[in-house]
Amino acid sequence: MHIGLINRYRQWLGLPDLEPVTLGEGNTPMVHWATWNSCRIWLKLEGCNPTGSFKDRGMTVAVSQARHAGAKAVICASTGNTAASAAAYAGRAGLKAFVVIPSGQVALAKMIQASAYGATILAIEGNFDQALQAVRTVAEQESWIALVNSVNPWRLRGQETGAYEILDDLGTMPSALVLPVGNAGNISAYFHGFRRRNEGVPQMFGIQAQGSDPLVQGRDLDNVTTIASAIRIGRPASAHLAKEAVRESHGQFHSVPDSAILHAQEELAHGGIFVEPASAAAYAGLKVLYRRNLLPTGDVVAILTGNGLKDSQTPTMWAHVEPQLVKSQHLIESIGQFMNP
Ligand code: AN7
Repeated sequence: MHIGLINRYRQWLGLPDLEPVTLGEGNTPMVHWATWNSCRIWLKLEGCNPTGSFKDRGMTVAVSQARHAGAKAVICASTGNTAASAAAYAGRAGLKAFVVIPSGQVALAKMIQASAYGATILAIEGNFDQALQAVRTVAEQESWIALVNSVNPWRLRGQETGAYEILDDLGTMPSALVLPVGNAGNISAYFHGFRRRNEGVPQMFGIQAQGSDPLVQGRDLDNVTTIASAIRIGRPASAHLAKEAVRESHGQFHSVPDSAILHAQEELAHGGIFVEPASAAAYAGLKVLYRRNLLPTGDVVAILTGNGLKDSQTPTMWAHVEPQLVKSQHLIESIGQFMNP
């Protein structure tokens, strides 16, 4: 049953006594994908959350807290998924939502989602980092507007539930966690989630896209490119926390090129798992780590953060999306040709 994350994990969240704003988030599938030598590879399908991404874990907590504290509206900067999630939870809570996006850089389905939920979308000329700077300034000046980006500590508290759920799914601590990194909130939240449970931490591997990999390069970037628009971020707000997570868990940051991201997306999809490019980056990174012998043995979990339908344009780069035209009376012959090409 989907009781929502606040009801499920309230004892770990440190929340005041509030009424949860929930859409039944969490409780996502943990799929045993493969066994590579002595690594059991698990995929956590965060795209199965109510708005199609992991952001719902943090948003249920941040929006519940914002409403409890008397906010009238929420605001965020976003590459798309935070926007969709904030819009949905604000709608559920009866609050207004304002989402600020880098103009022309967000996947269409994410904007459609946010506006369908009733949010006001504002686009700025500039990148995600400038949008985040702008909304931080607004939220500092207007106390009735709650900032629900991951710089809001309640967002990260909520995203810690990803770690709790993995412990529940596996019944044991995984040896490694591999996840895509953009603004660096999620990797930090998982690390703190595992630590809070006092059962040790997995090795944390943060995967970035080449062209948008400030944590691999060790410096902020002003011009960022990658096909994975969700993680097209050059100045990660939680960089310090992410570096701490990787250092203290003896993990690493890695970056993968767009070509590897597309290939990983295709490989997952052909195995029945359709994810957006940012999430495919995690799988591409997982394969590199394995090939270079960097993965520990045991349970290795990759967090597939967003649903493939979020960015349905990208697969046209590798899939035949045009249907094959056939005559209805010749259907059986046509099928025969595809079975034995
Ligand atoms: C699918 O929605 O930053 O490192 O504004 O959508 O915690 O930022 C999204 C990020 C990975 C990176 N996968 O997580 C936003 C936004 C997907 C994402 C990330 C994002 P963080």
